[in-house]
Amino acid sequence: MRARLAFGLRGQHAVTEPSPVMSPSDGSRPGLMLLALLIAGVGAWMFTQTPSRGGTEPPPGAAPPPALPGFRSDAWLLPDEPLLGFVKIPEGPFLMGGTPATDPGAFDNERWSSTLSRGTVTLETYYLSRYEVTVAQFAAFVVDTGYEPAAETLAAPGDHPVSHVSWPDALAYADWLTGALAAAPNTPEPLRQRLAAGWRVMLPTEAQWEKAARGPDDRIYPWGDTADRARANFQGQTTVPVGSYACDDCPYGLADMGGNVWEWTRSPYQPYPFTGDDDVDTLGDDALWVMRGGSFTDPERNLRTGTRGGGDPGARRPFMGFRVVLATP
Ligand SMILES: [Ca+2]
Repeated sequence: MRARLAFGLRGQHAVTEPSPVMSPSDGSRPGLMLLALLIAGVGAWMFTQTPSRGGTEPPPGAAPPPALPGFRSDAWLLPDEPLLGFVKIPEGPFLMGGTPATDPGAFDNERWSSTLSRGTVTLETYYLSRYEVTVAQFAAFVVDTGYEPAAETLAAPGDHPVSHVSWPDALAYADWLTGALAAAPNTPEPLRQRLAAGWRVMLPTEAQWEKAARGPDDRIYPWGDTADRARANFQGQTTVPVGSYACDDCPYGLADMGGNVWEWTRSPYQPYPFTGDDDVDTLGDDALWVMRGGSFTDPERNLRTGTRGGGDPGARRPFMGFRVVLATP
């Protein structure tokens, strides 16, 4: 299976993607091929390349992850906060998408429709994780289940965002965390109540992601309307510990919504208008899946709250990770 990635900004990843993720197993293809393809008329570019290894080797970490300051060893290394890092995003509408008329950095695939530059989306209350899922948290899942990640998945320090995770890897973590939180005696009561009511830990939809990043005051970047190297990890060389950049004034106090790693969503990559009807959490077809927020390798434009990237579900890359949502399915 070939892995494809699509980004709003042409060509950036073709030159910045580190070489270690090139597949050593398929000598019939060059490590990276650039293809110019239109995706459903939105004008994005796609890249094809062979995937990294597919999880056939034993997990590299058999021992429980070590304790980390600020994270709970008795709760799968989740943040030491009253709700274990789940942050409430209140119900209500927000304006999604855009065009250069509303945001000079907007890409073609952010336009809402032929007649509308933006669309109003109303969401029920949900809880989004304050931080990207960390290496230590993913290691806790691997230890608990015997899940086999890629060789590189747990290589970074425990407080960095987990990367080299495919879309199914992310879904497996979320499903596991749903059951783990529901079963554990020390799960905070507000989380327990919602899990008992059928809520689940999932990947966010791209609408849930964008509302949380834009905030009530419709920001172009999570911290405001201009790029700021002091506020996010981008145009750099590697991931950094989650929450390294001060963003207390970012919407809802979420960290790293811009930069560090791109974040998988459960929305298929397709033209707007957005509809939650197409969001799934099973691998049923050959769709690309939306990822958001840009990464440590990206230019500032890709860190915008409206930027939409697309990834093949099998793609594992050093700049791709995820965060999770607690919401009604
Ligand atoms: Ca991020």
